[in-house]
Amino acid sequence: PQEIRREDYRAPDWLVPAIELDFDLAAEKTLVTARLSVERNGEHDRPLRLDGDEIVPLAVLVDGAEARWTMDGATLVVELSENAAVVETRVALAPDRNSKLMGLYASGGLLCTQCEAEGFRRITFFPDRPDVLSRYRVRMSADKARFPVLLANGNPVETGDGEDGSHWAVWEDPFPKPSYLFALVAGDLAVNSDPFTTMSGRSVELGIWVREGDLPRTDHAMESLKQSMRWDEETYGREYDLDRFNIVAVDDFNFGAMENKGLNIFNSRYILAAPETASDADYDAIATVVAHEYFHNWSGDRVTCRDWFQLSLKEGFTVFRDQGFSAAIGSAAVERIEQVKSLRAGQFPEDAGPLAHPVRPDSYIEISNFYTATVYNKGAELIRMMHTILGPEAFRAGSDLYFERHDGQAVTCEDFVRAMEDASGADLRQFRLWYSQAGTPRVLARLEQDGAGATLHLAQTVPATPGQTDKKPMLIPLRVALIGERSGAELATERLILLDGEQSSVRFDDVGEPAFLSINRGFSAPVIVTAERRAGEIEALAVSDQDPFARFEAMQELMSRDLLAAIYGGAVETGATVAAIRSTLASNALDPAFKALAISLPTEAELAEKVDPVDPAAIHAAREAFRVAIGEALADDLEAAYAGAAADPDSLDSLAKGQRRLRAATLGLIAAGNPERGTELARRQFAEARTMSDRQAAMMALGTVGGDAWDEALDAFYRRFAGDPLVIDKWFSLQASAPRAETLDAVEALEKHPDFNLANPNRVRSLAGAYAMSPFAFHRADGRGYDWLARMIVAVDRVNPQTAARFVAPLGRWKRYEPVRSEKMRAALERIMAEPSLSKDVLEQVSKSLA
Ligand code: B3K
Ligand code: ZN
Repeated sequence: PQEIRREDYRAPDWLVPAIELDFDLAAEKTLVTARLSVERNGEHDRPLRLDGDEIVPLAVLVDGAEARWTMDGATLVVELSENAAVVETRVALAPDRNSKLMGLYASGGLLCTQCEAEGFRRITFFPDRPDVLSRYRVRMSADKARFPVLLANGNPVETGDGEDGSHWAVWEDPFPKPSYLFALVAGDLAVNSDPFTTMSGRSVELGIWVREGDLPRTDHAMESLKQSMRWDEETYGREYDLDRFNIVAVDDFNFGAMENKGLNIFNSRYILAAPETASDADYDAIATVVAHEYFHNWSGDRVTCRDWFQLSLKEGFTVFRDQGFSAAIGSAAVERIEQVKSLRAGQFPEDAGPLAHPVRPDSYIEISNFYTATVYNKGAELIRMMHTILGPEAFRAGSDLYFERHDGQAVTCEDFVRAMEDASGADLRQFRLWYSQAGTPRVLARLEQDGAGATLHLAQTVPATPGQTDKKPMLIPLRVALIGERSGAELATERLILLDGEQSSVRFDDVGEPAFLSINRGFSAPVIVTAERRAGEIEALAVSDQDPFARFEAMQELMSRDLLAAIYGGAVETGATVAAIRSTLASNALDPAFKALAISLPTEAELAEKVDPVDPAAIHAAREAFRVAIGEALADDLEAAYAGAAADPDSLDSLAKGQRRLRAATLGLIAAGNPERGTELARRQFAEARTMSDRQAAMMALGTVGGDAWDEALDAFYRRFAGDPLVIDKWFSLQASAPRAETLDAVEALEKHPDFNLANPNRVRSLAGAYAMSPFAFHRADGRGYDWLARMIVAVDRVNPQTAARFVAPLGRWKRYEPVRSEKMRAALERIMAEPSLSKDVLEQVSKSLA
């Protein structure tokens, strides 16, 4: 397969200012007629090249007459003598046989589309690249009984009834858009609709379309949508621009959701929620994803990407925007901790492995493989650093300038940074390295004190990554404070230090007493900081740092220090952790959600990033011994905290959610220290649970211990929720992620369960994704976990390559593991590689992992 390179970008030869599409829709056979008004772009005599994928032209006409055309592979090549023409093509599709879920496909009786990144070429022949913007007029006709609702982008302009029970509708989108934002939906849907009045007083009709029976589960998504629309007006001055905004929920979807102009299509798991079936985390995720897709209306749709290398232009920025929204509607401190946890769980390992790539990649084979934690989450951190460096007012001036300057255009990450510079006067030349250099920078910090003050010595290195051996020093914004050893107070005000060289020393004069170092507060830069610590320093910060993130971080640093010693064979020394947890639980100043996060041990995956080589069994054993010791030492404190965190089951406010979370965290430790007591409490919690969060937390505690109580809970859970796909997904993933040796047996049985379905991405992820993310159960010394995953990847690849390719990464880091596992992981990758006719999605990930 061919590699596409960023430096090869060329403006399109032909533009398509307008397109008319005509769909004669049916699940077995859909006819698509497309009329493209094309215009030659610049002086050249090259033919019109239209991308296609698994489609064949039934007819090609130029200005109404038979055209001269050929096929170059999948590309339709049309010779045009004039500078403008109307090119008409016709193709036939079989949506019900489209298991890749790209293009037009069938899901649970619906017909729907997914075009980003390159799915539109599976619907019709088109220059399928984001810098070709067109006005769309879409006519759909279908059997009225089977598909009573017909939706597309923009506004409905005409409808009517045809013969033999068919009907039709025409939709028009006044905003020119790239093909990846095209969408249509046809089906038997019910709508939850609500009006919204925008900041300038226009009325917008909001609609959330689902199966009739799911309507009662759409209120939270609707509320979140309205909140996000208001927030974007207030925070970014962005107003919605069409008369309608529709969201459709579908059961078969390759990822979370899609921001098609005026017609978002969602994985139903990010729309449907009821307290019985959705956990608090699900509720939060729904709010975030609804907001994210809505925010794309400006950061993505009105201003879009010039080419796919610029993906982070819309994704990094939009994640930053949804993070701001979540912080505003919930607790900012808890939000920030969670963002960093997910960056560390997903992006740091990626940046340190064979699939590392810059936020703005230089090349790809399959673009679907680049919807990564690096492009999304590290990309958001880049925007956040600019926000930190510029300050909120200048940042807002920069975003205003960006939207104003580039409205209706397809632009680059460079254009974004330039708008920030132009609006603020800041010099971001060195900062741009964050877009081009992969790898997580490391910062070493050492505070040196003298009679008069203190000097902070900083040094940075950026590790080598595939294709990038020599790195330049980055511009790293570090929020730093010094905390008095005696007073516990912040000595002088927090400073923003911009580390720009390999080494640098910063002087603090106003220090009157011995001080502790609080660095990278709020996680101001996505780097790994190693600070030289004095005796007692980290223990003190863990219970006193005023910056909530830094306080959480100090807890993690403290626990990691002692856990790592145990992993490397030292004694299990939990004294410092026990004291810090005790004081955290006893605090009246901290909210329960923060407490829950602060007392949670670093995960096995996080610890794996800190050791070399990785021995998952040793990590698990040390961490379990640690949990047992903590659970025993703190039995009374944990019981008290557990009992004290009884939440109002009918409330979804942050206090109640935090209390449920604290109950989950304490229950886990109670069960570690005393499995009998933990089982008793978990059993009771399960039986009495009125929310999915309580039920799920009880199941996790039982899953760790195992035994009859676990089996009984699984049975009860299944019987109660059979037939509810989103909840049965949880049932699968609870079993697949249980941190026990027997988990693989459960996984193998689940693969044969009648509810397992290789064609449904949610179900596949809830089994294969959950299992591969469970370090101890997956990384078996006998390698059977790897064999299972390799087989699953090959099987899924035949059905849905995009989803299959997502599971390669857990095998890809084989070089980091101890020799026995390492060799078995590599062998599993080799076996995948040996399969004939792999998709280019899987091929790219596996070959890069073996390189
Ligand atoms: N833009 C889509 C992601 C499309 C993924 C294509 N492989 C959803 C989002 O980021 O909002
Ligand atoms: Zn997005």
